[in-house]
Amino acid sequence: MTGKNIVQKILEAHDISEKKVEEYKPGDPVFVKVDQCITQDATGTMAWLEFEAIGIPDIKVPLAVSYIDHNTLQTDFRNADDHQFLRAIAAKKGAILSRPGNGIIHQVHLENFAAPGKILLGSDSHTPTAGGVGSMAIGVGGLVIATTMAGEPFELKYPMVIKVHLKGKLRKPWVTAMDVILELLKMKGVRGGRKAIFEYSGPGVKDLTAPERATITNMGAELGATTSIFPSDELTQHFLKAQGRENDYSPLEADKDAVYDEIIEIDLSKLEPNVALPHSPGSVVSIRELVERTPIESIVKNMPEKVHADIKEHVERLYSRELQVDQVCIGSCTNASYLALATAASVMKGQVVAQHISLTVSPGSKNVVTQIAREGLLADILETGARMLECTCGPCIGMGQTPNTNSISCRTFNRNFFGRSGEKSAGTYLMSATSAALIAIKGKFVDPLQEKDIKPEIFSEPEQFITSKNMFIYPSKDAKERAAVAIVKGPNIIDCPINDPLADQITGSVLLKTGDDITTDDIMMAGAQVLPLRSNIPAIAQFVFNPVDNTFVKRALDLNPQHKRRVFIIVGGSNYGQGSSREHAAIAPMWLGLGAVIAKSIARIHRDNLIQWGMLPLEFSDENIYDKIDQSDVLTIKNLVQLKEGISEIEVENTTKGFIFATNVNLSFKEIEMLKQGGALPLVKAKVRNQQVNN
Ligand code: MIC
Ligand code: SF4
Repeated sequence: MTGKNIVQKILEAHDISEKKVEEYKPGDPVFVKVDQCITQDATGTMAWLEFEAIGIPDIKVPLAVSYIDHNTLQTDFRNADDHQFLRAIAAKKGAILSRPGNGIIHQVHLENFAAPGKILLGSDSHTPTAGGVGSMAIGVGGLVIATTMAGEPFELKYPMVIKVHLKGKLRKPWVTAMDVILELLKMKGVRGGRKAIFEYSGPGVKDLTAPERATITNMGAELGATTSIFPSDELTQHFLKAQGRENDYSPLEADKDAVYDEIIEIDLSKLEPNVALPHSPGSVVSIRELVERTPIESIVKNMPEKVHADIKEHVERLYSRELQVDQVCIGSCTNASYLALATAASVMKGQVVAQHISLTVSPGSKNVVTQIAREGLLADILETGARMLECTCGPCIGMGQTPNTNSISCRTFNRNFFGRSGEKSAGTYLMSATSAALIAIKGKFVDPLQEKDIKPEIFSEPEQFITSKNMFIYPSKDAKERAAVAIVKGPNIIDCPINDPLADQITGSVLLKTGDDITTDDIMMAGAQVLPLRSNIPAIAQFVFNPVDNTFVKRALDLNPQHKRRVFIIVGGSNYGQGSSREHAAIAPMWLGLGAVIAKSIARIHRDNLIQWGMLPLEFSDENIYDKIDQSDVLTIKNLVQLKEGISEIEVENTTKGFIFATNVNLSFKEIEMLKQGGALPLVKAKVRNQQVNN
């Protein structure tokens, strides 16, 4: 018998079946019990409405935390109404509420609750941040959270496990954890982690504190990975102790003879400051290459053809402007920890932001900003001329700080998808907080490793972080008191729609044919105009596919004015639905009449969201068929009553062109049950009702 890796150890401890972990092969369903669930307001309002609709009095997981951090602009009543609803439902159902101002979900969870060996689910794709302290932390759609909180086990597809062996030491402070994950994205691209968990190991792990590890696991989401995880060791213990949580520590490491599906090696000492070019976190080069004005042909040489045009346009713009930048934004759940901001502050100390640059700083949590304030580092940041923002997602999700037309924006975030900053003509470059701080001072891209004048400090982790808990609201321990809490729903909070049970066939025209790597931001944009509509599906549905085809909604409404279910189909390329966990990218198209997506491949969370809401996620058995289908072709997906576990192909007829083709499904028993009933909500509701009747 061989030893076990960390992923196997955690799965084994949580598997509810009698099966041994060695018996699983990649893709098999594994059902696990979940320790912690987290939501944030933008996905959580809907998730909590779903939980309410299931109809049980209390959450059935050991810990649930509802964070308010994504939309805090309160430009009108809608946002404030959502916050009021979230506060009441948490108090009623037994969840902790993290008030707006407390900080960004992943940073606050890392500080306060994440622990080694736990399984954490979050209705946000960057939930893997907690992998920095050895949690198996997975991003899922809101309905998965709602049903898990109602006591359902979580179904995971048994992952491939990729070992990332780290050796050497980073050239700190200019080369950071952000450069490690950007390097991995350079190597593997945005599809390179699909169906896999990245498990870090090797002597280089000791060069990274827990929050630095969390930067890496956070942005591992951009690899398309299920999650990423670090071992739990004395540095994890140090972090937890400094957060006042030493009791949450337990050691966790892979056995010496553990087996992996793939092994990657990264020599930290060879890394340089990296940057992801517009509009993909997978389009990575070193900052030096830009500063040396490397010809664009060499830059794109090893990148997928799909990104060449974007890179050409944006890097040409950068070169033609002598590398000058318009905006720098430091923050987000990736790079706004104490260490990231302290180091950035030491770059800024005694300097002034270049005249043509707008620099914003949004700290990851209230405790982080309080700590840098107490240590005088906040003053260094303010004196530089930085514009301090709230401890929220802010510009990362297009909530303010939209850059100017044709701008060049450098951000320490994890996503630079087309239009995400709020301005379609802008180009966003992703990098570490130290690189971004230097660029803000110099006004243009410079190679940090060549910097002579500015000498940032190397900070070590404090022995004691500020650990104030005063922005959490804890639910009453008394069930009667919880039951008495009144739920108030403002007029913008509309109950979630439900799909119909699945019929034997779906016939519909291809309302849209997309290319590769369509993001959930393409399907269902975020930003200040749209985020207030997250609790109102009919209203938010008016924005479906807006960034890629602004005729889509009109065409859908013309075809389906009554909002019948399953009247059209979408055909997609590879990695359809990459990016966020937002289930609105499934629910809103469902409300317009989507029945199935047929794509070359579908990103994990989006695939699950389609199933959760009763839509079929099909993948072409032969990718060449993609070229033979045109928008407006009518397709019929047949024999759906025969759907059962083990059926791996479903036939589809293109009635317009007169041919039949096969698609892959690979659905588990539970997924088929969900599809047949019209999604997880009707299924779990019926189950709960039966249990209540039987009791
Ligand atoms: C994101 O970074 O895209 C978001 C906004 O945090 C999303 C969640 C959402 O759309 O509300 C995510 O990552 O899942
Ligand atoms: Fe918030 Fe951005 Fe992190 Fe998403 S990626 S949770 S929007 S900070």
